[in-house]
Amino acid sequence: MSTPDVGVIMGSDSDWPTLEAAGQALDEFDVGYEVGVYSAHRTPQRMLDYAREAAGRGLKVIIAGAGGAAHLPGMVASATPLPVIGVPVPLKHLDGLDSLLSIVQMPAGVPVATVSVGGARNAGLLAVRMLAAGDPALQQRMTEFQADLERLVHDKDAALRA
Ligand code: RP5
Repeated sequence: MSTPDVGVIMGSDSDWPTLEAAGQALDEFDVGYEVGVYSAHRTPQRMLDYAREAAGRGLKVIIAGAGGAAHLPGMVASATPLPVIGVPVPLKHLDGLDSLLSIVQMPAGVPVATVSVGGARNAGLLAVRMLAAGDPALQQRMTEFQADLERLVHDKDAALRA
């Protein structure tokens, strides 16, 4: 089986209900992805192996979600040249603020494109945009998606005014 374009990884399978929306967005654009659990704290070597091998295997973008002391996206970004999109997963306490701050506040030189708390759908859409930069057909689909969004707002506006 060939390597898909996107890796959707998370610190625990308990993150999947949040990360699932990234997969759904990728599905909407027929972008292939793989899914896996790689914990920065519980399986550090496995996480590093994944990050170091990702580009060589042919992945192009990594979406990494984690909650609490959410070190997965940053650690993965430190070990791959690929763009990494971080998804802060909200847990029971602190409403995901802990996850957000753990992911967003990266040292200079090691970027993680952080989306909002629970913003996995936008992570998926951002991955599509990154891939579309080198794929005119995919970019056309993104343009159409944006036009649909605009139409939706116009329709809702018209419905409110009616
Ligand atoms: C983090 O710890 C994971 O990303 C998850 O959000 C959180 C809790 O993990 P579990 O205890 O549910 O496995 O590393």
